[in-house]
Amino acid sequence: MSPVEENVSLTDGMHLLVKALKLNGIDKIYGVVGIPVTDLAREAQKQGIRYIGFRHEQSAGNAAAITGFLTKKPGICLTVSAPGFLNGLISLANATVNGFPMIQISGSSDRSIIDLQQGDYEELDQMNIAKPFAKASYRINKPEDIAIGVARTIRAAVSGKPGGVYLDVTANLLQTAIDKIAAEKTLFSPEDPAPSFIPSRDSIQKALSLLSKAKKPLIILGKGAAYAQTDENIKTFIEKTGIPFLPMSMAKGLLPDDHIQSAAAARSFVLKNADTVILLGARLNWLLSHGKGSHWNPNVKFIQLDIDPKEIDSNHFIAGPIVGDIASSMNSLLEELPNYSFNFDSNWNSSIEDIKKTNEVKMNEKLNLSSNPLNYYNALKVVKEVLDAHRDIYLVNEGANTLDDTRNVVNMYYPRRRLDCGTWGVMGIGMGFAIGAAVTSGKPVLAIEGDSAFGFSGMEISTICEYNLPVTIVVFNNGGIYRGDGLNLSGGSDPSPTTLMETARYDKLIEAFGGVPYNVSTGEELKKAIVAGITSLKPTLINCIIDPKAGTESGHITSLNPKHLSDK
Ligand code: ADP
Ligand code: TPW
Ligand code: MG
Repeated sequence: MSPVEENVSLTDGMHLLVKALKLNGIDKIYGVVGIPVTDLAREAQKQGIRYIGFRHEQSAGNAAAITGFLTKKPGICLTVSAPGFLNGLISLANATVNGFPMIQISGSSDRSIIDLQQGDYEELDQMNIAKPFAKASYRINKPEDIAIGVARTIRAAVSGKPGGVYLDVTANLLQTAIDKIAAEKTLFSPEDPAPSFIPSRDSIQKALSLLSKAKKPLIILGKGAAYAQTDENIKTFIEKTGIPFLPMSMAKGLLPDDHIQSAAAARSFVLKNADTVILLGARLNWLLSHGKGSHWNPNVKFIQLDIDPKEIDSNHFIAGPIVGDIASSMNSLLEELPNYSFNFDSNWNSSIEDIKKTNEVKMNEKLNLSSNPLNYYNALKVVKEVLDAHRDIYLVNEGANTLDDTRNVVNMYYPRRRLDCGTWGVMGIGMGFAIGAAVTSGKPVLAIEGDSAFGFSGMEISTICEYNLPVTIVVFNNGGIYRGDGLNLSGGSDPSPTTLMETARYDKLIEAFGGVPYNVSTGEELKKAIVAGITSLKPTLINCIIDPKAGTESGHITSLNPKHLSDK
């Protein structure tokens, strides 16, 4: 019997922690239970917080991270000590790298034993280990500190540039009794946990005067812009100025991909030729070749909107930094806009339009070339058609060719609908993101997965079926990492490093949990199965047979593979 049940005037750390989370607006927790957090999850459920139990902490963490991205509130992942903590830590690191607000709460063992390394059950110095992977890392040792500890954790996750925060809760904290009335009086929810960061007027004016000198301007939309949820202002700014825009992967749909000003189909051309580029919540990292090299106009000037001043000049001189939150920065830009006039090259937009048309013709040729077995393009033609007809769906996407080709072929029409491998290009986000998106939005989710990518989180189809989530998974089964026709250079009988079983029937897996299986090898079959999945709202897994010879090494980033002497 817990102290609470024994004595109504007492509460304990476990009950108080749940109360604090609830008071802070936390309405769901993703996790895997065990000592010392099982009762914590039970109590959360009892107090009306939805608890979604996973098969692996990494997926629970990914669900939490994507919940954070979609809602601007921290998603919560609950794990046990040492191994559970470490399993979750990968997703916490990924959330931090991508700027998603997420909190990992892990139970931990006895401090005095851990500190003397005397070998406690699941002993690990978790708080310190989390530090380099998290935006912040805290531990609560006393129930009196729960209110402050939770408030700090939440504020750290959502304020400024969002990220992953680790919160260590010791087994001792969870069981320590405390006077109930006094303890509940300590609880509070933080005032304005994600305050606006208003940019300086100077920075706005400087940026607009730079823009007024531009001849060939371009706006690059990043996932920071998508996160900011200031969609209307971004659209107004883009449409009022008439500047072409290029969405980064998870910013697709911020403005519809078929918008006349989208330069996505002329990407190389606009990067190479733009003389002034506005980075709107996008970093000049590897995904943009660091703003340097043959992909870029050597004389390009950058205007960068970011909440994190450290991102300015990170890779390239930024002539027009605007440090602030994007909602405030867009407001200020729109206010000042009427005071500036622009003189863009009259044929900049029309030359982009010409390139787009040429590239679209080439793309349509690829999409319409039928092949047997299917290749990525004719399979994705079908996915595109379905999503053109069902625009409000969430699309989760991971793999190499499966990722890159889907991004290029499938249009998005609404903000924050495309959820993918992000900054790290990490495999394993698939099922966690799909579950997080389905739980958060209540809408159907379509996950387009490479066969390798799916393997990293595939066991979560159990979770999808158990919670009866409207998730349809398509496994693009080409029998391998990148391609299914790799060779074992020894000539031996082991498969090559890139080979996976092309005969694998991924659809059979979901049968074990009562989901709906499909095995398809033609476009028509694929279309029927996807439509059935997303309209029935039943957990569905489609094994889509793709030519093992389709695809390229590393998808569209082949050139990042180290070049060895034999290749030179
Ligand atoms: P992408 O991969 O889409 O290019 P990145 O993750 O590299 O996007 O960059 C997103 C940037 O957006 C980060 O530098 C982050 O600091 C910034 N950011 C996130 N949220 C906001 C916000 N609300 N306001 C301003 N900047 C933001
Ligand atoms: C956590 C390396 C990048 S892409 C990929 C791997 C293993 C799988 C590509 O094969 P898939 O897609 O999914 O079948 P396709 O269409 O090209 O055949 N471990 C982690 N993250 C990454 N990025 C890797 C390994 C990798
Ligand atoms: Mg594959």
